[in-house]
Amino acid sequence: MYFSRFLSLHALWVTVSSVIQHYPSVWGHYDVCKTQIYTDEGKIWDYSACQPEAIDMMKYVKVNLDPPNITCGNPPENFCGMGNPYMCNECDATIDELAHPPELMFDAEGRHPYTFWQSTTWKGYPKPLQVNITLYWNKTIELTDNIVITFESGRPDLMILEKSLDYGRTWQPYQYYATDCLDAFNMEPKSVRDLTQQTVLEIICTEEYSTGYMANSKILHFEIKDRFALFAGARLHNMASLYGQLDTTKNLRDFFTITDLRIRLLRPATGEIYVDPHHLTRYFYAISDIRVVGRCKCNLHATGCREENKKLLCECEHNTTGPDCGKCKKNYQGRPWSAGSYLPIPKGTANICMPSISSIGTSPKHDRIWPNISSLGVSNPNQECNCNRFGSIRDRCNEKGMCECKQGTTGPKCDKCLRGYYWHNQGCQSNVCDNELQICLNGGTCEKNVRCLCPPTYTGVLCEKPSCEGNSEACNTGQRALTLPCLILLLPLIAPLGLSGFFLF
Ligand SMILES: *[C@@H]1O[C@H](CO)[C@@H](O)[C@H](O)[C@H]1NC(C)=O
Ligand SMILES: *[C@@H]1O[C@H](CO)[C@@H](O)[C@H](O)[C@H]1NC(C)=O
Ligand SMILES: *[C@@H]1O[C@H](CO)[C@@H](O)[C@H](O)[C@H]1NC(C)=O
Ligand SMILES: *[C@@H]1O[C@H](CO)[C@@H](O)[C@H](O)[C@H]1NC(C)=O
Ligand SMILES: *[C@@H]1O[C@H](CO)[C@@H](O)[C@H](O)[C@H]1NC(C)=O
Ligand SMILES: [Ca+2]
Repeated sequence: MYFSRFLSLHALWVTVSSVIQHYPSVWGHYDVCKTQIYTDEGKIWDYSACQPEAIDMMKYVKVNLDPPNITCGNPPENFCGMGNPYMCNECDATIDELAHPPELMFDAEGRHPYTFWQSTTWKGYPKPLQVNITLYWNKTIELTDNIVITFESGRPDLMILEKSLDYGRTWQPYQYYATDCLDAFNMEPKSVRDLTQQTVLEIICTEEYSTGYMANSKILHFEIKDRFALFAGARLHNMASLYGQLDTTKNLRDFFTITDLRIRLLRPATGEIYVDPHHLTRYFYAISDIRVVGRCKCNLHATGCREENKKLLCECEHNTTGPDCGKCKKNYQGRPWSAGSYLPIPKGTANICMPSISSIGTSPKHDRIWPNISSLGVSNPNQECNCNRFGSIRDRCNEKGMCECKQGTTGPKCDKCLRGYYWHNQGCQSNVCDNELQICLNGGTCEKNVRCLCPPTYTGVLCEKPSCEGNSEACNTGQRALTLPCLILLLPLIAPLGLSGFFLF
């Protein structure tokens, strides 16, 4: 066991050191999709997993308010300060200086910081004053930093942040906000600091941001970074660990992925237990800023994401296509499409699309996982039928003029491998691992279908076993439980990664 762990670490280290030689500048950033390298065979392309940088997503957002006529100023009305009900102002949609349209939630850069959207006041009390603010991009986005909402009128007494992953067709809650979680949502109040790696996907109700007018802060967070920190460490110094988790845990990846956000404002700040029905002009919503930072989800097949006809699109590489690079280009469907992988660190695996059988000859080399068509070079035709010498049972065709293939082999000439097999020297052998059926677990990466490169804390053919057997204490503390030999081996690996990870966000 120690021996095999050493082997996989050693392999990892060899990979990493060879990468350092070629790519001193791309450490763990995933900011390059391909590089030209020199080998014995001459200049060739080497492909890596790549992703766009994180940007201010509010530049590309579209917003929808429900009910549509909820913005103040039509007709004009007065609103008053909560602390001092006699300090009043006017909202008038027809006068620029007195209007509070939704755009003022997104005008952050270079404009007055306190421009804000404002709702009508709570004239209809006790009928609830509720607003849905839907933010949508028509593009899948991966959040990389906290969502931050700034309220100018005191933070709402009740609010739900929701997300959609399917362009607004279905919605899931992201977080509940209330002055009293038990009373409002029948949920125990929690803070993001109560979450662990095991409970990171839990949807919580927090009372931290709903103390309304009485608290000094106007800001409400949805904490992305605190959740990242559960995997990457308090200062996000070990992004490699986070990326490893994201790679292998779809639920975790999906948790941070959105197409839409919805802010459901359910009850404005009241600042006290009872609403004063004589001063309803004190109760309304006002938001001066919303911050959403993230990157276009391009399945690790693009570094560019551009706006075209008011729509964000990944600039797909690796012969992928689609808004999220979610499929292979025409004539590049030689193997099933697959997202790129963050592993092995620091360059990941590109999982490029391969030319379809008919267009072979331009097959790019040096992607780490070989497709079943890689067998074609080995083809050793006989005179009559060109049956592959290694892949077919006999040299010659049978009576029907067909080659008869060995187990795991397919194609008219028996020179291709069935799903789950790879070509090795003299025919098709069963995959030890792949990206479809025999997936390496716990952040492991499949190397050339013959073995999983496991992260240091896991071992086994598919990295299915924690590598801390016989040391249950070490098992319990998870990632921190590296044994001394592991640490020594890993130190040169993790340290520089930590630095680059730190600059990533
Ligand atoms: C908004 O429109 C609805 C009907 O469309 C109406 O019932 C409601 O009174 C309007 N609200 C305001 C503040 O104008
Ligand atoms: C907001 O959205 C929720 C969920 O779809 C819906 O039930 C509610 O009626 C909406 N509220 C408003 C004020 O539009
Ligand atoms: C969203 O994007 C798709 C293409 O990905 C496009 O066909 C559709 O019209 C867009 N919808 C909106 C509302 O912009
Ligand atoms: C994609 O296909 C083009 C030809 O259409 C080729 O020049 C290019 O190298 C291919 N890229 C990858 C990543 O395979
Ligand atoms: C092998 O190639 C064929 C087409 O050439 C394709 O249909 C099949 O899915 C491929 N299998 C694997 C495991 O990539
Ligand atoms: Ca503003």
